[in-house]
Order: sequence, then C-alpha cells, then structure tokens
Amino acid sequence: MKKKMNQWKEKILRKMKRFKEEKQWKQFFKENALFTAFVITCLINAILLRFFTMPTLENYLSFKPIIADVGVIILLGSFSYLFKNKNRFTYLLIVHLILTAICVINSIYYTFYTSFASASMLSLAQFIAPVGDAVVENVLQLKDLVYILGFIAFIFVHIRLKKKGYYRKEDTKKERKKRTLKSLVASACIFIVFTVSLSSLEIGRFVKQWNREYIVMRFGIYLYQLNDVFVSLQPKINSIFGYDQAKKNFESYFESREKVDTTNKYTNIFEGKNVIVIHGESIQDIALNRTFNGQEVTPTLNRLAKEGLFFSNFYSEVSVGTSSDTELTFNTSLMPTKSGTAFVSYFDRTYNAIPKYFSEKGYYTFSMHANNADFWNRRAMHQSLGYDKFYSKETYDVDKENVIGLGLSDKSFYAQSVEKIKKIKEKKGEPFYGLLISLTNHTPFSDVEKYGEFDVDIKETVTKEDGSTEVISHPYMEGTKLGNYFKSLHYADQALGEFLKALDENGLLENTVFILYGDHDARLPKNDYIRLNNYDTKTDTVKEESDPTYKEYTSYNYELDRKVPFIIWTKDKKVHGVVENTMGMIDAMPTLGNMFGFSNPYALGHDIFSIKDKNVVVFPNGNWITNKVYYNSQKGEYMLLKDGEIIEDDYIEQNNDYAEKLLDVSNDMIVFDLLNPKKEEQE
Ligand code: GP9
Ligand code: MN
Repeated sequence: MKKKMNQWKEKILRKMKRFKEEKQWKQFFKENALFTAFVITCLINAILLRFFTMPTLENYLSFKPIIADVGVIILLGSFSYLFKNKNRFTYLLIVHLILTAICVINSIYYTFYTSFASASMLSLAQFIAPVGDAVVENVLQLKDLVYILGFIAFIFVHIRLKKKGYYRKEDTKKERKKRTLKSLVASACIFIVFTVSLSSLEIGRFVKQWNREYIVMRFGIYLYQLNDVFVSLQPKINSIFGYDQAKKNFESYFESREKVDTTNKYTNIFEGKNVIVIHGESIQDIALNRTFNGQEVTPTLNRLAKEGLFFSNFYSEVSVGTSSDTELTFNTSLMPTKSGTAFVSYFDRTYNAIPKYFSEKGYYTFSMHANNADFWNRRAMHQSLGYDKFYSKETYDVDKENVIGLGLSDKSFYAQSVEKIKKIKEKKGEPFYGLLISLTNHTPFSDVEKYGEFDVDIKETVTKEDGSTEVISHPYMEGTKLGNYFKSLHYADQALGEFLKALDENGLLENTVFILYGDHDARLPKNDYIRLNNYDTKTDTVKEESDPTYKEYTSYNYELDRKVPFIIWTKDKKVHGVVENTMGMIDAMPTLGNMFGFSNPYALGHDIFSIKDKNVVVFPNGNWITNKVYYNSQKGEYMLLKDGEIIEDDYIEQNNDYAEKLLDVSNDMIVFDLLNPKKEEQE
C-alpha cells in the first residue's frame, strides 16, 4: 500500500515538474482558452461584488470565498466539455449569463436591503415589486452594471479565438469525456480543500442560511445562491406529500383537546392599553438578583420583576432558529419547525399572530430592530406575522461611535426608538403594539471595554500587620465568558433603565403595558457556572469535588438554568406578584390574549392563569418540564424537581405522548399551511 502511494506521489510530482519545465501550462491554457476566460471573468465578477458590498479588504479578498467561487465556476464549466465546439460556447455563454445576472441582481438588492437576494422571495410578487422599483431608480449606478463587462469580455475572447481558428480542431467523444472528468476532479479537489478549511460555526450558518452577508463573505456569491435555491425549494418539497393526513390529525387534535375555562381575574384587564414588548437578547434568570460586591447585575430588571408580574419558571423553546424561533413562538403560540426555521423556510404561511389580533382591535402594530432587515428573514416574516411596519437598521443612525458587538448599541437603539414611538403616537394615535428587539447582549460578549465599569470580582477588606486596612480584589470571573456576560447584561439593563425613563418623560408609560422576555439562553460554558459557584478566595482556585463545601452543578442544573425572565409591568403597578407555575414561550400569547381580550383558537399553549399547575412545557428536542418533573428525551431520563415529589405511574408516558403530538401538529400547521383558509381550495 505504502509502495503504491509513493509511486503515485512520484508520478504526480513528475507530471507537475514536466508541466512547469516544458511550459505545458502554456499549452494547457492555449487548449482551454475559452474555459479559462470563462473562469477568470466569472471569478472577477464575484470578487467585484464582494468589493462593492463588503466594507473591508480582508472580506472581499479573503481566501475562502475565492476558493469556493472557483470551485463552483469550474464545476459548472466542466459540463461544457460534453458539447462539441459550437455548442460548448453556447453552454458557457448561458451559464455566464446566469452568473452575471446573479451578480447584477445581488448588487442592486444589496444597495436597497444591505443583504443578498433569495430565490424564495422571487416567488412572491410583493417582494419583486420593491426590487423592480429598485432597478428603475438604480439604473444609473455603474457598480451594478460593471459585471456586464466580464460577460462582454468573454464574448470578445470567443470572437478572437474564432478568428484565430481555435474551433477548427474538434475533440473526439472520448477526449471530451476525459476533459469533463478532469475538470470535475479539479473542482472536487478544490471543494475538499475548501471544506477542510471550514469551522463548525461556518458550516452551521451555511446550513441555516439566515445570515446571508456572513455566508457570502465566507462561501462566495455563487455557492450562497446555489444553497439558497436548495434551501428555498426544501419547504416546497416537504409540503408536497401528506397534506390529507396532516389535515386529519390537525382536526382531531383540536377536537379532542381538553377545554380549559379561561375566565379569571386577569381576563380583559388590559383591554385597549398600548403595549411595548422587549425581546431581551440572551437574558437568563441567573443574572437577576445577582450581585457583585453589593452591586446588582440587573437593577432595572430586578425592579420590574418586583413591581410587576414576574413569571419565575419561564422557558424559551428555541431550536436552531434561536431569536427567530422565539419570535415565532411568542407571536403565534406554535413551536419551531422540525427542520429548517419557520422564519427562513416558511415565511409565506398563514399565521394567527399577536399583531393580527391587535390590528383587528384597532391597534397600530410595529416592530423595531437595528440590525439588517434580512437577518432571520425578518423583512418578510414580520409582514407575515401582521406587523404594520418593521423599523430595521435602515431607519436608524448607525455609526462607529454607537456600535457595540453585533451592531447599534442598545442605548442608542432605545433612544432613537423613543423618537419613533413618539411620532407613531402623534401620527397613528393610540393604542399601539410594538416589539423592540435588543441586540447588544449577544454572544460572544467580547466588546467588554464598551460595556462600562462593572467588576465581576470579590473585593475583600484585609487588615494589615500595622492595623491599617486594604481592599484586595479576587478577579475570579474576569476574562471568563460568564463574567463578560454579566458585564454585557449590566450594560443592557442600564440601557433598558434609560429607555423606561425616556418613555416616562414623554408620557409614553401612562397608558402602556410593558412586557419583557428573555429570548433564549446565552450558551455559556458549564465550567464557568462551576467556577461561579465554587471559587475559593483562599486558594484562588475552583474547589475540588471532594471538598465538603463543593456545590454540585450537574448537566440538569445547567439545562434548568437556561430559564429566561418574563415580566409584565405597568407604571401604576396594576398587576404584581410572582407566578411560579412552569410556563413556556408558547404560553405567552394565550396569557396575554386573556389580558388584552383576544383569543387564538389554534394556540398550542395555554393561559397560565387557567392551566395553572397542570402546564407542560415542551422543548423542540422532545424534552419537557412540568411543576414536578424535568424529562430529558435524549437520555430517556427524568428528574423530580422537588424531593419527595410523587407522580402517577403513567405520568411520564402521558406527557411524552402530549409532547410528541404537540410537536407533530405544530410542525404540520406550519409546513402544510393549515391555517390558510384558501389552502383547502388549492388541494
Ligand atoms: C439578529 C439577532 C440575533 O438580528 O436577533 O439573533 P440570534 O443569534 O440570537 O438568533
Ligand atoms: Mn437571540
């Protein structure tokens, strides 16, 4: 085997040497002049597109997208060798035209949306319209047309080659096959090198396809668009088969569902009030009421939780769609889809969503998020959810000074949002319903110097030999991800405090219900929690497990600590108290619906004040939690939440069945568009 490998190696090296010495490469390019021109012009177009859309040199000249672009171009070009001379040019011309069109369309799209175009959007007239307008208004922008030069250059090369008699010699069928194979192997080798260079984060983002700028930056425009077509077709394929069965299951699910009386002391208490909802990026309960040297990490949240209604066992139910999954579940009382994400793959379905119910009651509804509108496909999905307007990055002033982490700092975001809300109140009147999606407290929490002073250490006052005292610091959480998270959240909490103050100063809290949820956990390392709980100042180390004072931190503790806050607060403190019953994001819509006077008959969650301690919170991976038990479906294990808790024999089985049915029906409702009244006629 080893001998054979060496022989191969020698053979390849010999060939490469000959290729170099005998100037075979000259011969190669001469023989493949048309193909070479095709590769070079398409590659230049791809680089130019990144040049005009990406701000930095390292982005548009980075190694990875160039490799990926070359791989795709060679792959597509290789099939040209299957054709005879005359048709070979026609084939390459058509492919070139498509690749050029991809660059032109994306260049125009980027000018308008600071993102890249998606094939899924083209199937909807509503998305073509703005792009159509864009083409007209944009027609004089040279940067959109520069790609056509590459296309013209390619035709020019063809004419020159024709004149020089390049096409006179015709390859045999065998030769054509050989050349096709050789080019396919070349592109395969390029893709192997490319794939090896990828990190798991890059692969994950490519599969999910939600951050289009990121994908183009790493994978190049052509691979992005190919993947985009595939991702866009997936929901169509998924929904071809099984509609009848899904519809039947859906009907029997809602018919057989236990009816719960939903009238209680919270029914309609907030009818007609304005609503401001904060989507609190990565806020976990673990930070609430936590102090470092007497300083609260989240003084604003602590105050809101104390003065308002605080749901102390509230869980987000996200899958791969993280932020967007929470937005889906909060707004529709449905679970994230089993594959893909609802926001990206199923944005064109019918949803019974909170903004729609408020609209029916005469509210003006809006959402605000100072990030690109196409992140998580919000531009399209917020429309499907029924928001009258989505204020995205384009509507905010973002400059270097006010950026932290992913984008516009929360402080600046809220300050600018107050001005927008004031205008909304003036122009549209009241009541209004608004969702504000925060951004600063997003992983990796590394912009530490911009969060402001907040020490995550233990300060100790020690008495020296001469009797004087000195304060010494044990910076045990400094530099850890969890420590940085507390700093970041302290900043986000401060921003929230300033926001509330500004709302109050502008009279926007008088008639308003203020709601906040943490969108999901912050994906912090388990070891950081162990350090937080078990740091020993005397030894400056984490205690050993054998230490009698060691606080155990199991994977169950970790999973349960992913809890997020849910708070409903009004300035006049109309509602207050702690609700301990286990609750999920899916229960937010029915609970709020009961308070504001609307009801979605197809909500899969429950009004927590009606279901009380009977609630079961299901997670997308099949795990579930009740007041009594946390069940881990991967391990097939459960944990009693209180010592001595007694459960019925079939408790686990029954709840497993409930979880499975809930996940199935939710997925079917989205994939098969079962809430669309027109769907029946189409089938
Ligand atoms: C993107 C922001 C973060 O705009 O909401 O999304 P996430 O990474 O948390 O899903
Ligand atoms: Mn998020």
